[in-house]
Amino acid sequence: MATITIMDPVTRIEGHMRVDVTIDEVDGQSRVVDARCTGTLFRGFETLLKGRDPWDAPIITERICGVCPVSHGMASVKALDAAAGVVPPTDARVLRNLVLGANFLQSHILHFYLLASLDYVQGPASAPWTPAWDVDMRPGLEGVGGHLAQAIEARRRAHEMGAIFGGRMPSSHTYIPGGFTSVPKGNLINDFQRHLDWLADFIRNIYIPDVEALSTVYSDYFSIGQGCRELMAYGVFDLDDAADSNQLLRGGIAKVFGTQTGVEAFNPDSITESVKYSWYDDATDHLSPSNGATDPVDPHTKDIAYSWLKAPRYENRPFEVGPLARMWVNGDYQDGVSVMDRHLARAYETLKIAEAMNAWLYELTPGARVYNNYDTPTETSGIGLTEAPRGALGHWVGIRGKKIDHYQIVTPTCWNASPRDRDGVMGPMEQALMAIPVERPDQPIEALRVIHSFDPCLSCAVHMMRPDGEPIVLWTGPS
Ligand code: NFE
Ligand code: MG
Repeated sequence: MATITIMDPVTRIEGHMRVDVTIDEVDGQSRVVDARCTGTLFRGFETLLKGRDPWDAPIITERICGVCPVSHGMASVKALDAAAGVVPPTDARVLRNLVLGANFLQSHILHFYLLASLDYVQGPASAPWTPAWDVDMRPGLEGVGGHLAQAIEARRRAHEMGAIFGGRMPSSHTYIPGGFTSVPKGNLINDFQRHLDWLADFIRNIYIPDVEALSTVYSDYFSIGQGCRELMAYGVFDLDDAADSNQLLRGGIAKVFGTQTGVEAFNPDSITESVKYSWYDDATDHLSPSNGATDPVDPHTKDIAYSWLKAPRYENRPFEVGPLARMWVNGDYQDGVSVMDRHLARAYETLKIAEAMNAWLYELTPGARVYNNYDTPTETSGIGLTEAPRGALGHWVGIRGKKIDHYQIVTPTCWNASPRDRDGVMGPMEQALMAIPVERPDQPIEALRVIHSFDPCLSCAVHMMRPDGEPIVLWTGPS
């Protein structure tokens, strides 16, 4: 008989997510036969930005999430730069990249050691690691557990490094339309270099070997958790000042079916969001973010829906985003699309970014100009496409009367953890959960390993709004 296991909340992620898996016997083996991912909080950022000065957008959108605020700052200033046709000076571009790079390093290290590795390695025998599920934890990875304290040190250093040019983390206030607010100085460049050297050593000699060791001990996870097999990156880390700059991690889409691994160009006009299975007004189904809407409905009035996440689609299909997508699209990692491939690609990407950051430090000129005059346009629109640690991130802004008239945000976790779309097609994480074997339906560690491999962040994907200091209670739980 089928059982439904509800994980609510899923722990060791950012934010609030619920995952329901239906488990049944298939050919004598317990397997997942249905999966639903639910974002359990409403996010109203798009709504609260309306009517504000466009300069507020980077400051406010950085509050979406404490893990990837810098990416929201970057997406926001890129949208505003594009709207006005302003190109920031070279040193501003490089500083934006360096602070964002620092954020990627801290996020990937955090994810592996503090969020994901505890699915595979027994944590310390004290709270908050206990009580824990009594599940298959294989020997041979004591070293990974032993690096927890160093990983926390690495994360602290990455934050300190970003703060040198970005200001106190999280939420950097140095990203402004037209440029950046801090200036390169020799002593700051040296401080940055010192942290970066330490981190590059950690990534090379501890993080990557630990992920490789994990992938050897749990090699069965190279054949578990393939999602929709279609990967997408918008691209990040501009390498020159041209509007269509070359990038360290270029954008593109990859369709990975059997031996077919072609990479194609990506066109933002092909993005739409479905709300058929989300708690939003059906009249706003299948809109492009350039004219999209955030119109929540009372969940009791829409039985078919089960998430506050919309379902972003590219050419009407779900796409997986994240480090694996970026590394695949750029030809840096094309081995597979499983749980372990996600972990390995994330670790290798961390080193690729750290090495590039080292070279960018030499492109800075102490005292150089970091701002080109930005006059807020009267009426226009712009798209800011970038990457957050968890994948492709886009901000779409419309300006009228020098105020924000329209704002839409599509986050990586919206792509990965999306619910079904108007065609009934499951999101990438839902697809990755299908058919996986589960030993114990009451403790489905296998499902958790699949979920964590995407590094979901529901804080980014959905968010609570309290306009008068009082919560709006739209839903008090399943009735
Ligand atoms: Ni809150 Fe975020 C990243 C963004 S994920 S961590 O990375 O945008 O949806
Ligand atoms: Mg959105």
